[in-house]
Amino acid sequence: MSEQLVELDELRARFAAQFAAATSSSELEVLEREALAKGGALAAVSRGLGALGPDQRKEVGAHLHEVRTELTGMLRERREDLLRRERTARLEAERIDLTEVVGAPTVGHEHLVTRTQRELEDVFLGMGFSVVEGPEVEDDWHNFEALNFPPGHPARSSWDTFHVSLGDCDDVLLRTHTSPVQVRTMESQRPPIYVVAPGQVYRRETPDARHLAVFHQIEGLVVDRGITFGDLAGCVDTFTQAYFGEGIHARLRPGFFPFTEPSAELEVVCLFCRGEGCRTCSRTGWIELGGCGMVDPNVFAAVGIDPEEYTGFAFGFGIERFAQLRHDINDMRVMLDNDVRFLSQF
Ligand code: 2NL
Repeated sequence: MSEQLVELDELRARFAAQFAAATSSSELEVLEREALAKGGALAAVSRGLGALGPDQRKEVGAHLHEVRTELTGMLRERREDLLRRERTARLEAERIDLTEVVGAPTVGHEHLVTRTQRELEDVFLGMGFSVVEGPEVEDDWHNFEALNFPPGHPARSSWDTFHVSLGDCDDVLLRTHTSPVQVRTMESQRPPIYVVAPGQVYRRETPDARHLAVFHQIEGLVVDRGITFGDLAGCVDTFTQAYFGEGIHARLRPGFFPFTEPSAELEVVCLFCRGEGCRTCSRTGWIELGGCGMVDPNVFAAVGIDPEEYTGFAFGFGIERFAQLRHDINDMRVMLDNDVRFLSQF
């Protein structure tokens, strides 16, 4: 076999291998120039044809054509293959994933204190009470005077109360309890009265684990003929069992409030030890929830209700305290922080 035929076979084998090994269309383009272009390997063989005799030239020429055709075909196939891959890779890289899951939109929910307030309202609604609301900015008369606080009472001082500065008018304040709502109710409607007044109240306190300057209360008021201290005791025991569960009883201990006489502190059996005595209840077996008592006749006189005809009882609870007990929260300040790590737990 002639030297040129051997060379052509070698060229064919070499380029076939290189085309197959090319990893990009641009690499393939370089190889194409090396193999098939004017200054390429096959062109060099072609240039040598003139130096051969007629028979050999014909034989080598035919083989050259064959090799060129073969390599051209391989090149086309390989180019198509590489371009297809490159296109796929580019599309993949540029892809915008329209199917991406962004998660369901999150919807907020009521604050723990608001929810606790609604739950307490529900219990009282179930017991036949109505819910009443009133202003958070009050006058001295509705917040103190009508409730039998004597003029020099310490609660009325600027140490305990936020007073609103309005120039000449110096008796406006942020309510320190929701009792003024009940005073307004007694002013505007005749007995029988069975109401609870929930809402935000304000005291000049330095916040700590068990006190806030802004907190929530729910107070209750019953005014009717023949209401006794026994009705009060039955009402608060019914309430505590309805809210905390059967067997969680209330007890009353003597106490003092200017607006009730007699007055009592209201306690429930410790929810954690059921009366055995533990750390939460300071080993007493009881937890203080609020206060209560029979409405003082002076309060009735202030709102024009005849204390000879009507008697009544009232009670007051701190709403944060209920949330704290039910959810075992040791520092009340978290209720005002608005930290979602706290809020989203409820
Ligand atoms: C407590 C104690 C109490 C009342 C609130 C009241 C309202 C009127 C008349 C008489 Cl209009 N009393 N409210 C009575 C006793 C106690 O709250 O420790 N609250 C957190």
